[in-house]
Amino acid sequence: MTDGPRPPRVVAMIPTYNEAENIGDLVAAVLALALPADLHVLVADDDSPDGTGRIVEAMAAADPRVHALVRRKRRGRGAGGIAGFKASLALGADLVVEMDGDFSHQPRHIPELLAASGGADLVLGSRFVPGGRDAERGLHRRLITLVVRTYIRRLYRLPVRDVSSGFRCFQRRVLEAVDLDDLISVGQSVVLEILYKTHLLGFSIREVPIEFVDRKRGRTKLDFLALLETLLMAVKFKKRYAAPPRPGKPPTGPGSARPHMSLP
Ligand SMILES: Nc1nc2c(ncn2[C@@H]2O[C@H](COP(=O)(O)OP(=O)(O)OP(=O)(O)O)[C@@H](O)[C@H]2O)c(=O)[nH]1
Ligand SMILES: [Mg+2]
Repeated sequence: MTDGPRPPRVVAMIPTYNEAENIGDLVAAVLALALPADLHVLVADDDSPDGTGRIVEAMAAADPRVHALVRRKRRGRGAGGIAGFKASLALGADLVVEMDGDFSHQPRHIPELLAASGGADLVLGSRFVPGGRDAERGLHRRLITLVVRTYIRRLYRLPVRDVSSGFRCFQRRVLEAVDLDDLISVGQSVVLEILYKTHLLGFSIREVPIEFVDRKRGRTKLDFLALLETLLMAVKFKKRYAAPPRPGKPPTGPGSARPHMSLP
């Protein structure tokens, strides 16, 4: 008997803060997917006071496909997500699916992201391509998304419709190339920072339609300050990553290996 080709290792990476009401069901729903893959789930929790981390640790003790990364350092969607990506690579992921821990990103779309990842380096779950939907969101949230989306697409000249989608599937090579140690986001802006670096590196990006639904349970961590921070960070990224190198001045020092200088 000969062994067939090894199925790709897929790690669903979920950053969490106070998602105790959602995380158990979500991890179970992801693992219940019938996929031709070696599927794992990694939850990057910031020592949530509601015990999210403990729930995942208990699941991890019972199932080797579940991994709990509980950070006790400075809290942040950015720092948590970056640590989660690093841990996913250390687990040997061929593909990493990043998703929120509140059911806004529905596990049923994961097979569609994976199917499209054969033809793209990064696949985004998109609300704004034909077939996509932004369901049940309050008017002011829709307005915020529209403003951010229009602003960022123009600022970065991104050929992407859903720039702030945090439901996406990375080929391993993309996460290796973006240099996870050279990201400056602490908060939600990490979603944009990684997308922008991926684009500047010349990787292919494809969008597939998803239905985005309101969080199932629990409270939002997105407030006006977080939104303002994201917009300010967006301007910072443009300066940091897209500025052409000055003539006769080879880049040196930390953060000098900028995307526009190397191609995949
Ligand atoms: N590790 C970590 N994860 C976080 C942090 N803040 C938010 N998250 C997670 O990041 C994901 C997105 O956060 P949400 O609060 O859902 O933000 P949102 O989707 O913009 O807002 P709503 O869905 O309307 O609540 C969720 O899985 C959160 O639990 C944090 O400080 N650290
Ligand atoms: Mg959410």
